[in-house]
Amino acid sequence: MTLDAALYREQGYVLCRRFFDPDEVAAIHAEAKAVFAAQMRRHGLIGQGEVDEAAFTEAMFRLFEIDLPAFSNCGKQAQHLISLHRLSLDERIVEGLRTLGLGFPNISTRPVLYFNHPRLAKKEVYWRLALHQDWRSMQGSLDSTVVWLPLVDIDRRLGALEVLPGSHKRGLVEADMEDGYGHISEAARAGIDEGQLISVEVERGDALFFSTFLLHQSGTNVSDAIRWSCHFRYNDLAEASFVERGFPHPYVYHPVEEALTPGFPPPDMVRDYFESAGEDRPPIKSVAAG
Ligand SMILES: O=C(O)CCC(=O)C(=O)O
Repeated sequence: MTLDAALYREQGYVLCRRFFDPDEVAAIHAEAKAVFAAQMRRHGLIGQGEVDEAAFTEAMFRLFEIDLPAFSNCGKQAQHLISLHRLSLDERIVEGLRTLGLGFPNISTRPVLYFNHPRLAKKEVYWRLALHQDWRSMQGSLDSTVVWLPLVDIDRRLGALEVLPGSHKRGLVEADMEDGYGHISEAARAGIDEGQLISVEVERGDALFFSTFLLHQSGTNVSDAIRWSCHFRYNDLAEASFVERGFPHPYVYHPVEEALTPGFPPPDMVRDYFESAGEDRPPIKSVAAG
């Protein structure tokens, strides 16, 4: 699939229908669900067998209510799926980035996987992002690019992403950093015609490439379903201003120092684990993508 680089430069984004086989993307969705399913089973929220999408979604809401720490750790584990990271490195994406002009594409930050619904968030920012530009937090190359992939079909009711065509050419718009991203300031908003925002309805397998200067925001999920998506961010190590600025990298990643499960593991448990030769270890069950 060849990306339309001229259209990308003009409108700041390009949508590629069926960029991936939907089944490839469904596999990531299924694995993300399997992470949550393991904790749902621990709490008896679902059984061992197949779970339909509606029952799974209901169990997501219940898990969020009864065990927020485990729910949020599932969310963190889902960010580290090998399948997710592998897709972010896929040659088709790298080739697409080169087509858009990135001479030396490089990862900006780890992939992210979203599972958005108002019932799965304590704060609005955890399920819906207001108008912003990703460059504000990334501070990478001028041609840095986001690849945004739906893990399910996403229409307007499910909160399709909204983009402002051509807004990348405004450059960096005034914003205040909060919760890790830059909220466009009231003053700057006055100069933006939000009536020009376009809802990008997508199907699983589609890929939206957009400039990190493009103004965009989450749509509003008014459905009962979860909006599953994943987002990859790339810089260009060959872009002159990035080289000149010494390749700034604003992300911090470090372990916490306190024990997260105090007293664990007791020594006998470790010995027994290694001496049991794996007989008692059930395989992780996967869950079909919705
Ligand atoms: O998927 C969304 O709704 C917004 C994602 C986004 O804008 C971001 O991660 O910067």
